[in-house]
Parts: sequence; C-alpha cells; structure tokens
Amino acid sequence: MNLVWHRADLRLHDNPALVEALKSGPALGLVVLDPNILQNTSPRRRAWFYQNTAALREAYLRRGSFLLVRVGLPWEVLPQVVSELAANRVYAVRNSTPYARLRDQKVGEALPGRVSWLEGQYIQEPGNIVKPDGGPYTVFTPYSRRWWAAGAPVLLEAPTYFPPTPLPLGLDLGTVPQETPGVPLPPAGEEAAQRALEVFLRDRLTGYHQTRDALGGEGTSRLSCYFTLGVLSPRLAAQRALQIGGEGARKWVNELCWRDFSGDLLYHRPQMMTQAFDPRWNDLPWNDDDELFEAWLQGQTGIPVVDASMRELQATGFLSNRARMVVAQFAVKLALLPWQKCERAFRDLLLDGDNASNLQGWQWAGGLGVDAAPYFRVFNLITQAEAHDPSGTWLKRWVPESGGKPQPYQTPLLDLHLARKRYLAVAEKIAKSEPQGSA
Ligand code: FAD
Ligand code: IRF
Repeated sequence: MNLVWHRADLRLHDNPALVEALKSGPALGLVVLDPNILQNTSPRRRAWFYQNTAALREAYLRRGSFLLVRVGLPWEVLPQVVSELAANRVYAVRNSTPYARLRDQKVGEALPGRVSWLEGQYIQEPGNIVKPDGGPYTVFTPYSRRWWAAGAPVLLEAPTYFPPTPLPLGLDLGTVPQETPGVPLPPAGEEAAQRALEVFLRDRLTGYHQTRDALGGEGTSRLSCYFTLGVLSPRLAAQRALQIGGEGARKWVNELCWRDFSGDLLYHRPQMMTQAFDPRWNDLPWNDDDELFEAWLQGQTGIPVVDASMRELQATGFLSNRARMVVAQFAVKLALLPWQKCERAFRDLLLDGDNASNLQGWQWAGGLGVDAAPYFRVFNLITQAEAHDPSGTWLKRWVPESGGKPQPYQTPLLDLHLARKRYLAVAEKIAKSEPQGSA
C-alpha cells in the first residue's frame, strides 16, 4: 500500500501523486497538520485549510478509501505512519517555497529512496521555464511568451474507484480540527470549486478582459482561495477556459501564468521572502510607525479607496487585484511602512494568501524590482476610485462615511501630496544608483 501526502493539493482530480500511487496497488491519503505552518497563520486561514481537508476526507470515503490526519513535524510523522501501516512508498506533489523545500528534504532523508515527488501545483513547474541561456526570467512578458509556447501538461482524471485498502485493526484515522474563521468562508472542497469554475466560465469569462479591474472584484473568478490550497487544478481551469476561447479566456489564463511566474520567482530567489528583489530598494527610508501601520491595516487612514479595501479584506478575506495594488502601493511608496511587516499581515487576512503570489504582488506594486514596473508610477488615489468604481457603490458600502466620494472623508493620516514628493525624490536617487545585481 502507498501513501499520498497531500499538502497544497487538497484534491483527487488532476493529482499526479495520487495517480502514481495507485499504479502499484491501494493508496491512502495523508494530511500532516504541521505546527510550523499552522501556528504561524490566522484563524480564518486555518479554518479554510481544515474545511478543505475535511472535504478531501469525504471525497476519499466516497471512493472507498481513507484520509489519515496526523499532527506534528512531517519528518517525524511520515516515518511513523509508514511503519504503522507498513506502507511501501510516499507520493507527494512538489512545492517550492523555502520552507517546503527544507521540509521535503528532511522527509526525503528520513525515508531514503521511498518518496516520489511529482509536478502538479502549477501549470508549469517553477524552474521549468528558462531563458535560452538556461537562466531564470525576471520580467513577466518574456516569461509568459515561453510559458504559452510550452503548451499545457496532460490532465489527469480523478480515480472513480480505489482498490480496497487493508487497514491495521484499530487504526486511528485522526480528526480534522474545527476553528471559528471569523469571516464567511466559501464552500469547501473540489466539487464546490469546480462548480464555481463553471459558473465563472459561463457568466464572466467572455467579458473578463473588460471587467477584471473593478475595485469591487465583481468581474473576476474569485477562485484564488481554491488554487492556493490546490483544491482546484490550475491545469483543469486553464484547459476549460481555452476550450471556450476568446479574448477574455486568453487574458484569464494569462493571470494563471502570473501565478506560475510568482512561483518561479520565489523558487529562484528565496531571499525575496525578506529582501527587495532589486536590493537597492532595501534602502528606501522606511518608517516603522505603529500608528500608521494600524490605521492602514484597519482601514482608518481617512482615504476612502485605501480604507474600503482594507475593511473589505478584514471582513471577507478577499480583495480584488486592483484594490490589492492600491493598498500595497500606498503602504510601500507613500507610507513607507516596512513592506515585510505589511506583506505578512496582509497574507494572514487573505483566504488565498500564498507566499509566492503575495511576495510577487507586494514587490511588484511596491516597485521593489519585480518585473519591469517603473518606480515613478504612483497611483492617484482619487482617480483610481473614479476610474474603477465610477458609481461609488463599492466605496459607500465599505466606507459609508465617504458617501461614495473618493476624496478624503477626514484629514488623512498622511499628506498624499507631500508623501508622493518625498517618495519620488528618494526613488529617483535609488533608480540612478549603481545596480547591485539583482537579489
Ligand atoms: P482572477 O482574476 O479570476 O484570476 C484567476 C487566477 O489567476 C487567480 O485566482 C489567481 O490564482 C491567479 N492570479 C490572478 N492575478 C494574479 C497575480 N497578479 N499574481 C499571481 N496570480 C494571479 N494572489 C494570490 O493567489 N495570493 C496572494 O496572496 C496574493 N497576494 C497579492 C498581493 C498583492 C499586493 C497583489 C497586487 C496581488 C496579489 N495576488 C495574490 C494576485 C491577485 O490579486 C489575486 O490572485 C486575485 O485578485 C484573486 O482573485 P480572482 O481569483 O478573482 O482572480
Ligand atoms: N500543508 C501541510 O502539509 N500541513 C499543514 O498543516 C498545512 N497548513 C496550511 C495552512 C494554510 C492556511 C495554508 C496552507 C497549508 N498547507 C499545509 C499547505 C502549504 O501551502 C504547503 O505545505 C507548502 O508546501 C508549505 I494557505 O510551504
């Protein structure tokens, strides 16, 4: 019997680890509740992970197999479970964050020669799309050209049936904890995710390229929380969209390419967890002001578009891409808040929070050297709201004090005009300074 160790692939469909494991007999699923991850995150995110683990357990049961749940450090837990069940091998979908790589190396050492790592978290695995000279890409557009040319990997069906699995007598399957999320969660599990995908494809894919920038996020799929935990296969999503085709579909799949690009950037540059992608930007005059940080985080700056965004995020765990860019750029370029602290707090609020995408998003919006984003681009926070929430409905919903108007509803905590000048003055100096070689 083999074990399928699920981490960021809480699904049975399009799961190469599962398909490989079933090639040589019965297979059991395993989720290891890892204190290194779970103690480091927020109730809403833990609750979302637990609910999707519970849904995966149901999916196994319906097909006549089981999902074991264990608590502890994976390099200690896996050898125990392997011997408890006399399992042959462990199969897992590869992950590529710095912690995942360290963890998986330790697990490999604890079970020498008995773990198989498969590709499946992304459409194109981090590290696979390289420049003609073999080096990694740092700019999105050339990366995306190669990505599109690489073609899509083959999709794998969910097994409809598992061979009967002999379980040791009295085996404890383990329990999935419950936690109060504090925000309403979307329906968990791969079936719910696939239904949400189909609804998006039917209703919004065709116009996606025109509606995706709305601050309220009504034009996009809201599938990110499923992709982050691998509840939905990005390969399936891309294939379904491209079957329908059109400009909207191409634009949408190009966003899945951004997801892959994010994974690739972090894979090649683990230091971007804490350092600016272009290290010259580490030298911005950061202002570790607790009051300003809290006001930003709680949506109390006095600037409607910033406050609406942060209040929506606090209340729902989701935020549109446009609003994410606005608040990240405000925090980095105008408030000069230490970006690492903001990135971390922001990720803990997001149901879709993901190391690679969040780091890429912060470093891109903050002009810290990711992609070719020009430093001198500083959003006008009034015209952003006018352009992307023209009716003011979204502003009014989250910041009723604003009456739906984009102008500050009280004296802002920051003089936007001065802040912009201050940033541009330093940024220009940094941009003209000698490149230190990218991080
Ligand atoms: P759609 O527009 O429907 O896009 C489809 C999918 O493509 C998304 O579900 C997502 O998986 C992927 N995607 C879309 N845009 C991006 C992007 N710019 N970068 C990477 N992947 C993308 N995305 C996360 O999944 N987790 C994060 O922690 C995260 N943090 C971000 C932080 C900042 C500051 C910024 C600017 C962006 C961040 N993003 C993050 C990217 C993007 O904002 C979200 O993926 C998107 O808004 C999710 O909504 P959706 O599912 O409706 O997206
Ligand atoms: N993966 C695990 O193996 N064990 C856990 O307890 C995990 N908890 C998580 C909680 C939240 C909020 C998210 C993801 C996980 N994951 C867990 C999946 C991780 O993304 C994956 O393990 C990755 O390899 C860690 I969001 O770097």
